[in-house]
Amino acid sequence: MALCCALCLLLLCCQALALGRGMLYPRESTSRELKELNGIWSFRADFSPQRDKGFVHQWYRKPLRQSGPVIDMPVPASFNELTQDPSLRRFTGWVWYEKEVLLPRSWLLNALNTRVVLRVGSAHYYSIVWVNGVNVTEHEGGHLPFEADITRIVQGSPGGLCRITIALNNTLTPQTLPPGSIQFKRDKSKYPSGYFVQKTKFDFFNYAGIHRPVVLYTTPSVYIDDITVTTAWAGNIGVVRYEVLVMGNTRYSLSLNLREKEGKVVATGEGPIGELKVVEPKLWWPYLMHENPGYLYYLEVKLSAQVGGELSEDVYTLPVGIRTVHVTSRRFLINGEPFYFHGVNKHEDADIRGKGLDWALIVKDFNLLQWLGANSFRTSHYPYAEEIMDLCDAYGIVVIDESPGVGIKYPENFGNKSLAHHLVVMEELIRRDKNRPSVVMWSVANEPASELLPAAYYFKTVIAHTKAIDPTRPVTFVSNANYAHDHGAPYVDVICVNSYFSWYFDAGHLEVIQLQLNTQFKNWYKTYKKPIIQSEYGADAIAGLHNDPPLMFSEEYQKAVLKEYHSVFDKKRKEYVIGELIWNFADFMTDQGTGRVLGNKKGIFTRQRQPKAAAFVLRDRYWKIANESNCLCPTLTYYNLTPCLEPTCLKCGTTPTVWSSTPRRKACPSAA
Ligand code: BDP
Repeated sequence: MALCCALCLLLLCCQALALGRGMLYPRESTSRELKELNGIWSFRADFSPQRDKGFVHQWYRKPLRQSGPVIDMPVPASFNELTQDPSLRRFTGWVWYEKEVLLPRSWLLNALNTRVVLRVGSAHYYSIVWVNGVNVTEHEGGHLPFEADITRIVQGSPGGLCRITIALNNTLTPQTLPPGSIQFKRDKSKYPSGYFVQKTKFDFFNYAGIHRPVVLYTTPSVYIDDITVTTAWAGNIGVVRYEVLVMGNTRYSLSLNLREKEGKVVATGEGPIGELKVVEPKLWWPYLMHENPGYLYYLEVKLSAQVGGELSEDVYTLPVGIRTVHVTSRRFLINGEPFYFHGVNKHEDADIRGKGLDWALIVKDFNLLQWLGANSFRTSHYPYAEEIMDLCDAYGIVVIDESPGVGIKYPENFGNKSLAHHLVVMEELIRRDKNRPSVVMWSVANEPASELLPAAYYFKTVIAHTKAIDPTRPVTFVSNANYAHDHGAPYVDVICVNSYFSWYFDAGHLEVIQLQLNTQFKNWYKTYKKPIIQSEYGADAIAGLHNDPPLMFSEEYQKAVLKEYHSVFDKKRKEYVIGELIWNFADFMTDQGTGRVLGNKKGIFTRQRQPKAAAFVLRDRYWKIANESNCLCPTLTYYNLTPCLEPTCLKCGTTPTVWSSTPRRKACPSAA
């Protein structure tokens, strides 16, 4: 059976729709150098009525400080909350960033064989980029990387000066992803002339700026542009199937080494397409499913070519996890074993920096996830930074990787232009994350108006396209539509449902949760016979607000909602419910409104990452679920897997030393 699945996988991956170009994460190697451009940039928001002054006066032509006043702006960060100026906080339109750097002589002299690339991890939402006044690229979309080959521009520049100008527009329209609209308020008795506001139908603040690292990196002129890896295993053989895309020349040779963590070569290959076999592979397992989760091999790809009569080499090393993913009508299988998602939904969001990448915050969040016993999260509601995804791969945190398809609520969001852009976004997302073992499913959208008729063609097309590019992973979108009228659900592999019983509906009535949740699950399952994830549930709680018996917005109420949901999950997870993801990991900023108190307070942690009472409820639960599913005792006594402690059997108190034949479990010594 396993062998058969493995072969299916290999066959399937051969049929994947080729994407043409790559977007490898920039890594240093013996052939590649990297220069980070993080830090202070010059910045100006264009407050002119049409927001077009920068283009009319061509601000990109000379240093930004010469065309008017500039302020210091950190990169990466959102620009919104760094000054005391409320009009910058809510600014909609073009803002201008600029950085001047001097490039090392070695990048400039070896003109024939050094390629210089400028790469932006993400900038929200639409970017136009100039280097030394020359337009080098444009990019639509706020959550995915883009890059430009700037070799010719910098190699011709005196003294190696490289002036990077990025004009960024955060305006969201019915055709952007996420969509939004600009409302002009023309009533002169109420609003000043030209007054407009940005409207959105999603529940998080539309932070903008250069949110992720900007780097310059080099490659030789003949270079490794992309690597695609798919994996399988059968018996004691692991298979890593690879495809390497080379640019710059058609004549080259490629050699590959697959190394273990310690550096030992376990398989070798040649040429652009092939298969590496690993004997006794160390599989990639999720956190809490194995004593050594997130095991990564390293695929070292070496390219050799003749450039100008000399040998040129390019080396790129890709982390690889060997694992499989399958979905049955009731289960989600990782490496053939049932996987239950006990995790969270997150946001990229924090005080001051907004959505800007922050290493301290990232590490704190992963520590909290591990403390919580969470094995997974959904990247609600847009792709997260590659730096975060790297840690998911390394720690074994399973990811449902979501596109920025949030707030698709109106018929005009389903038109051809929106659809075409959504397909491009899925291509960019898969191009970026396809090799990540942590990514087990794509989510193409969150809570679209899938009850509208055009949703049928729209989601059929987006999902089919996603599957065509990546036939190895299941695809879903997250629904809050009525099961009987959801036109997108027929195309998903896993049903993901959000519900807020006793919050947005029957507010305050905890007593209806169990009945309503049972009904929800029964209806979806009877209609689709597909496994179900409760992809959101929760309640707002203002940290420190107490009321018993529980009342809405108190910590007690949030706890009580969770407990009601959990009692139903516990019954249904024996059947077809395959996961529960709390909304939300932490409090986060939203637009202002009467239902939001300095943002959304459904976090189980505050925005500053302090636990509310609900965090302890979830922690007990997640560790218990992990313990139970790791248990092999006949009596269902389970191992105490508390963090940082050696697992011990709660029944006999001993520390097991052998893993059972099923790789993820330890055999209970007292079971013998
Ligand atoms: C859900 C949305 C999520 C919101 C949440 C809420 O998917 O983005 O933040 O509701 O209202 O419907 O808290």
